[in-house]
Amino acid sequence: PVLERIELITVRLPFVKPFATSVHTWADKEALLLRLESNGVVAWGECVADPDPFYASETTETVRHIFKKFLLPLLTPGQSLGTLLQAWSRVRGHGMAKAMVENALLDLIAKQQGRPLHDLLGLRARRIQSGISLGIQESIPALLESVAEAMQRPYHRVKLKIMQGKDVEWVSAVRQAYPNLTLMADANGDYRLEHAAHLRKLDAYNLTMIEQPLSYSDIVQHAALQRQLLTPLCLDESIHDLDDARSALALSAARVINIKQGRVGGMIESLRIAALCQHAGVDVWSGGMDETGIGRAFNLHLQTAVGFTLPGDTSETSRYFSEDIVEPAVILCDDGFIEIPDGAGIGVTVLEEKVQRFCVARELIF
Ligand code: OSB
Ligand code: MG
Repeated sequence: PVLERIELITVRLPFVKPFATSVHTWADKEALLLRLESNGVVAWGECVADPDPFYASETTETVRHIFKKFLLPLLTPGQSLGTLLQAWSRVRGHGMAKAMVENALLDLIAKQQGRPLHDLLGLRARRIQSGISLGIQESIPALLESVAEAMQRPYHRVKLKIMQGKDVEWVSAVRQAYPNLTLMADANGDYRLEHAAHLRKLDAYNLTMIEQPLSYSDIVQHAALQRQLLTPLCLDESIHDLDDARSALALSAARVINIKQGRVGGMIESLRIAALCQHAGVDVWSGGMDETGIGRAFNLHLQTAVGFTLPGDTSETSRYFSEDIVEPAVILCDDGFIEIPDGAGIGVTVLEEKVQRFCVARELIF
């Protein structure tokens, strides 16, 4: 497509409640948006990088730099997306920057063709399962309160953030209160292999998985840990692309992979990882990064792919923001499922006046 206007827009949306993990507490969602215009069609991408490098090494500013200096110059009119992704492979890493641009281009192409994004990707619409990721709470009673709220919606599974000192007792309290709840825990890399005996205590609570217990840069030690645990391990931070997923599978470092399309370079790389995992009999699910309605819509479309058999971290908009920049908001059906937007492209309407209201910086590229 011929792009007539490209803008990078930074928005900052207050969270309903701060989101606490073992690595950082975020009070608001600062996101870099990419806005493209071509022939009267406006398309959007949202970058999942935070302003800080506490979850991942990429930040909003590294993304801006890589986009302007290295990704944008490789974009040429008339080129296919496949050719572009091939050209981008020379840029090592920076999956969050690549995903932002790939997403916006997919939205543009789908809108130009008048097709929903999942249809453009060859996927069939289906309702997807829901899940909620509860941040680390002040106390066990506060955690039980949050779980009770989630159960009222009702989400298909609950994920608890854990960290050293807020783990076994906390999981045990939730399990005791909800014996049949589909429950898992995410440590965001807070443990080391020497904590294996301690982590083994979690085997008593029938967790569907423990996500990223060890370092963001490790795969081998996760394999060693997995051999000592009954509970399946899931990798999040350690998986940056298809090759990382291959390594994880080859080493049996995880029995589940959390595919965040915004982290692994986009929708197309995500589908490749999902296909690889399906072939290996490894379950996958779609993680989230507390995205605004733009990024959330991409995650919804992705989950129509066949390999996404487990409920992911796709929650209702209202649990993150009192006001979002798109409509309609994501809401759960009575049975906890989520409908896929069926309009062209991402299928949700971006409200430009809201984007402007939450905008903290705007850079016109051309
Ligand atoms: O580790 O999955 C994670 C949010 C920000 C950074 C990392 C993570 C998360 C979540 C929330 O768990 C997922 C969501 O609700 O979008
Ligand atoms: Mg995680």
